[in-house]
Amino acid sequence: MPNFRTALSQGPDPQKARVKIIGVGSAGCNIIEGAPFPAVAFSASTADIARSHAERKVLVGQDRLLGLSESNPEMLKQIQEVVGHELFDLFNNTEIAFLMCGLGGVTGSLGSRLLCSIARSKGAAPAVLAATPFSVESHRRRELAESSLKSLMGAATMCIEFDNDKLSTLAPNLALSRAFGLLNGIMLRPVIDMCACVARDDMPQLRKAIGSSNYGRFGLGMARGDERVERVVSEALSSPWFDYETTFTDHGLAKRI
Ligand SMILES: Nc1nc2c(ncn2[C@@H]2O[C@H](COP(=O)(O)OP(=O)(O)OP(=O)(O)O)[C@@H](O)[C@H]2O)c(=O)[nH]1
Ligand SMILES: [Mg+2]
Repeated sequence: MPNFRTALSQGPDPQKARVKIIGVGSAGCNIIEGAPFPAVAFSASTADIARSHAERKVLVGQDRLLGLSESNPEMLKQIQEVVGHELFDLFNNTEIAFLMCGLGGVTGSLGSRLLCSIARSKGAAPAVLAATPFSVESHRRRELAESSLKSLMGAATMCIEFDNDKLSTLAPNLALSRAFGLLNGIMLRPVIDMCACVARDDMPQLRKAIGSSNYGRFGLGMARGDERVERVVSEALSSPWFDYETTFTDHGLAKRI
C-alpha cells in the first residue's frame, strides 16, 4: 500500500484527483479515525467532535439539520444564510467528496443528504459510503435508514451501502463495538485505494463508468499473473455484500443474473 504520510509531506500531487473525506455523524466520525490522510469530522454532537482527531471539525446544530433537510429550490440559499460559508468552503478544490456515515440516526442521515447538495453546487462529485443498521437495532432506525438510503441515492453521484447484518458472515459472534470497528476498516478501504490511484485525467472516464448507476456495493479482490482481472472480479463478487448470482458479459464485465 502506498505511504500516504510521505506522499502528503511532499505536498499534494497535481496529477491526483482532488479528494475530500468527511465523517458525518457519530459513525462517520469513528470511520474517519482510521484514515491515513487529513479528514473532516462533521457532527451535531460535541462529544463526537471532541474525541475526533480530524484535521478539520464542523459542529452543526441538529435542529438546523432537521430544518434544512427538506429539499426545495430555496434550500441552498437558506443554508448559506444559516451556516455561512463554512459548509460550502469544505468543498473548495474538490473533485470527489467521500461522505462516510451510518444511517438511522439524525446527523448521518440528514447531514449526508445536505452535504451532497452543497458538494454538487460546488462542482464536486459526492460519493456516500453508508453503513445500514443491524436487524437487532430498533425498527425506527431501520426505517429511517431505508428512506435515507433512497434519498441519498438521488442526491449522491454514487451511494455504496454496507449492510451491517452482512458482517455476521465475515465475523460471526462479534460484539457490536468490535463489529463496528471491523466495518470501519472495510469502509475506508475503497476510499484509500481510490485516493491512491485516481488521477485527475481519470475523472471523465470514472464518471462515464459510473454512468447513471447511483447505488453501489463493495467487494475487494487481489490477484497477480494470468487472468488477474477475472480473478480479482470473482474474488470481489464473493464479498458478503454481493448476495446475488453474477455472470460475466462478453466484454468481461460482471453483471447480475
Ligand atoms: N460502521 C459503523 N457503523 C456505526 C458505528 N456506530 C454506529 N453505527 C451505525 O450507524 C447507525 C447510525 O448511528 P450514529 O452514527 O450513531 O447516528 P448519528 O448519525 O450520529 O445520528 P444522531 O446521533 O441521531 O444525530 C447506527 O444505527 C449503526 O448501525 C460505527 O462506529 N461504525
Ligand atoms: Mg450521533
